[in-house]
Amino acid sequence: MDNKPVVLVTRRLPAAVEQKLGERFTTLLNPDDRLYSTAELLELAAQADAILPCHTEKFPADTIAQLPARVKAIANFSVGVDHVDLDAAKQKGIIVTNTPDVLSDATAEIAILLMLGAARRASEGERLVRNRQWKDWSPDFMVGRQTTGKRLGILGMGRVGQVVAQRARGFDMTIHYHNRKPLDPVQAGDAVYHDSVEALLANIDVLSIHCPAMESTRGLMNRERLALMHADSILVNTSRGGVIDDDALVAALNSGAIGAAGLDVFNGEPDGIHPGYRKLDNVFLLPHIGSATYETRIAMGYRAIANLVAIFDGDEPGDRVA
Ligand code: 8YV
Repeated sequence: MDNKPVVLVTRRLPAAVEQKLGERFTTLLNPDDRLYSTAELLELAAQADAILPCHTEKFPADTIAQLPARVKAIANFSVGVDHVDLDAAKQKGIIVTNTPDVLSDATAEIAILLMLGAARRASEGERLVRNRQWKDWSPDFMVGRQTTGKRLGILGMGRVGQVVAQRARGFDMTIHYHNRKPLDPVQAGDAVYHDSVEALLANIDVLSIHCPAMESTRGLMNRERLALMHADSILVNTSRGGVIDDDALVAALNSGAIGAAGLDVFNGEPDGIHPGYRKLDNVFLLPHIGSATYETRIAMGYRAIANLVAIFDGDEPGDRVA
């Protein structure tokens, strides 16, 4: 038995990533890609010096408390870290890292896809063709909303939000944003800062959500805030389902208070998503694939490995969040 640190990899990762990880660490892999229960995770963690999980494995405080003392790090294969109780990890002295930057382009692509899909009724159209229900053409057939030249509001102007803004400029959209603080002028360019979510919502045609899921953003898009958007507006979410109050959004889409939505992330995903979404025609739904490109998944893996290498070399990892 060699004395390489042992890394528990909770899901099957791209082969190149698993191979690279294996060069430096002893790996406990999951070749069948089975979703582990918490009990299984804890049992496997007994043999591990670090865990490399996805957002599908949850680490609330009571799970972290039960992790064996030998687990030094949780090096996530994700930028979002809402599945890990960071305070509990910090208290136990477990280092937590994520994989920012490398998924910004892929996620921005999905945000633009959702915007266009929702605006141009892509789900409805695709279903018509696929189900042989496309019978005719007329000037008012499948007419949707145009996004060119409209106002895009970005809630959370971080790495992904900034790439979305850049792509949307290609559609001549004007960029508005809300962030805890304004970007510096060079980063902001022509983007207009609003100092509250409410001010942003009152001044846009499309909203794209990019803020992290945390206590302060839970249910952020509630009935009152959705009411600030106009009847032709479009809501896009590629961050986390938790920022949406689903009852409120389903009601707004049903009543026509807002025009359409494009969603890649959901409360209760995959099985327990709000049933209202499945019944609505004016939503374009994707199954949490923001970062799902070959290039990005490999880059995320390499980023997680770089964090682990730094940790086990005794250096500060580049992407430490706790
Ligand atoms: C990841 C994501 O693919 O990185 C994130 O936060 O939401 C996704 O794009 C997923 O979380 C993998 O763990």
